[in-house]
Amino acid sequence: MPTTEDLLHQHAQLTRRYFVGLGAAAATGVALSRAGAEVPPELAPAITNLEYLTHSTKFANFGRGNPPPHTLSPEARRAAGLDRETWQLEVIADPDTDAEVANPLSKDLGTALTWDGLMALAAEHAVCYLHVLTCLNMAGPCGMGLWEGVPLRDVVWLAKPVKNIRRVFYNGFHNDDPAQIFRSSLPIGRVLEDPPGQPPVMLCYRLNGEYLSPERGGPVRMFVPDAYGFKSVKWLQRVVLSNTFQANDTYGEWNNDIDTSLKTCARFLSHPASVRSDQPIPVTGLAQIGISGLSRVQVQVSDGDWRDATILGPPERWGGDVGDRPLPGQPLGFDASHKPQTWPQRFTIAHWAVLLPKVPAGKYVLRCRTIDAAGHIQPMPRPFPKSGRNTIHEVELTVEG
Ligand SMILES: Nc1nc2c(c(=O)[nH]1)N[C@H]1C(S)=C(S)[C@@H](COP(=O)(O)O)O[C@H]1N2
Ligand SMILES: [Mo]
Repeated sequence: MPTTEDLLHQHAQLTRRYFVGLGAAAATGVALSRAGAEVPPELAPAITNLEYLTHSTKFANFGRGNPPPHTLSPEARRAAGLDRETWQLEVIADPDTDAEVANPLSKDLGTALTWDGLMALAAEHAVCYLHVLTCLNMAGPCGMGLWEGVPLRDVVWLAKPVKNIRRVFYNGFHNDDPAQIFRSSLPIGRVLEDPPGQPPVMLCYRLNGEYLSPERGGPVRMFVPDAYGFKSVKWLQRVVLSNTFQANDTYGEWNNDIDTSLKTCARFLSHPASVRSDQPIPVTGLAQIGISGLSRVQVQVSDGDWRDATILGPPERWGGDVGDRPLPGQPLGFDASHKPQTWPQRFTIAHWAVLLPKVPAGKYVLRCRTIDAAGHIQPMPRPFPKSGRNTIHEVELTVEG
């Protein structure tokens, strides 16, 4: 009979591509106070293993290119402008439109933004925030991080935009081959202003307190809050201010809804494959808090009633590259003593746990779902996977007599 620990381990191996931070060093000493609510002791082992932040090396990795830029040798990276000493960012007017910029940051003019220039801006304007990174086409997150950067608008202001600018296009290093460009875009308004409670679009250079690795898009990637991963272009080198109002995202050309926001949804993390009929059933998972917020997580055993799970409070140990330390910097949404002002926070993940009552011997299906802040069941009956995966996660359970 496997223990919950064994099951967690197996589960982590089976699902490591999809899930955040499981299977890393078993955290010790994470108390049940983590829950901020009554949690049955049977759930302790499962909860103890829930790491909150994903180690930078454990993210699911996406980055197109032949070769993918993160596989270049250090010398080739240097030559490509992909290390901190050689990195330059251009911010220019779109030459194909009548957009006007008074102070273009351009390589030709010798005015492109350098790493030192970015760090000078960072000294005054740096922000950091927790945000989950999820690929629109995947069922679970690539990873959960604390991202730090300079708001893109501060760099746009440096370029002194004058007129006829409606959209911002941007792309990264692409082996100097136009066929390999991965680009994305935003309306200028979203770059210049943030809706209340939303962090800024930023030029991101740190993840979980460390400089961004080549895999994660370093030295600098775009980071776009509330969006799926495709907006957060890696190996960023060029920002074009355009009077074109249409998007030109590479992901749009691949049949994706490029205006979609992150969805609220739930996934299982640990659940036994089999239990005895005299045992309750310990189950944990994660919820992704998307644009519509999160009020509840619910679990169903076959066609039974949906039962509320406990949404766990902020972790005492953040895990990932942060380990046992407090979160570095002053994350948005946290107070001066490093405590989150609200929990769970939008565009992050929360862990949840439930001890389901025992059921008679038989074969069952476990399902989980979320209820958003407006009280709507998520997923809605919305057959549009290309607006972001948001399905009911189902797993099998055998109950032995
Ligand atoms: N330059 C570049 N940036 C990119 C991509 C890419 O192929 N090239 N893929 C995007 C997509 S589709 C996703 S989901 C995220 C994944 O980020 P990660 O590899 O850090 O997990 O990167 C985005 N940024
Ligand atoms: Mo993606």
